Amino acid sequence: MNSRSYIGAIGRCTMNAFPDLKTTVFFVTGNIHKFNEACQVFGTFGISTVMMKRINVVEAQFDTIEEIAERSALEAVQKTHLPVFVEDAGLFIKALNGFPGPYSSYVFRTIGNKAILKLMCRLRNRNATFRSAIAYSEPRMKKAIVFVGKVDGKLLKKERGARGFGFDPIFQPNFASKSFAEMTLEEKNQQSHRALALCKFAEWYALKPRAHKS
Ligand code: ITT
Repeated sequence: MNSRSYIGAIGRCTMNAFPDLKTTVFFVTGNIHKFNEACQVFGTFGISTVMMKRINVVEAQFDTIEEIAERSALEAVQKTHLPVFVEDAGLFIKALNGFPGPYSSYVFRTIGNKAILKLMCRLRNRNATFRSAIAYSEPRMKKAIVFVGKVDGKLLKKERGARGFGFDPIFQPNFASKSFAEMTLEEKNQQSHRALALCKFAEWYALKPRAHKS
């Protein structure tokens, strides 16, 4: 891989022991939980994916998760010359006018779940939405294609569950009576924001004519 170790392949989820690089899509993420969720969804579509980690790259900040994902995908293609996708997700809290939204990563790292629950303690409206934006691009493309997914739910009053990651213990989707952190990966993937975006992407990718296949 070129460009000063910008990205290194560190994991893979393929049907074969040795992935065919012509039919593999590279998931640029540092988050193994996201990668595992993607593998489970892609398994049902027969798509091979390899996890790639950004090294010494600061994620650009924009006001929408779509733009963050798109810019990151374009940058990764430029540096690696490979077909890649990037996913950016965020928790949008209704009573806070959508905050933290695109700033979710920073907010989670700096104040975390307990402080968010404290912030929310006097607020009656606990509605929140998880959104996911997946941006795919490859060397021949000038732009990225973006696929989005969302799930509505509520912020819990205290953390529940030990599975998952990030905001999972404080979010309960409307489709279930468990928090995301109380669900197995398969249960979360049934209707999560990311699974919805991944399915849209996988459906498109599975049907896409691939010039680089032959
Ligand atoms: P990348 O390397 O793919 O960017 P990340 O963990 O930084 O991984 P995001 O920027 O997309 O992921 O996520 C923003 C924040 O939202 C981050 O703190 C995540 O932990 C959290 N988050 C995203 N998706 C989530 C999910 O499905 N469940 C719980 N928290 C989530």
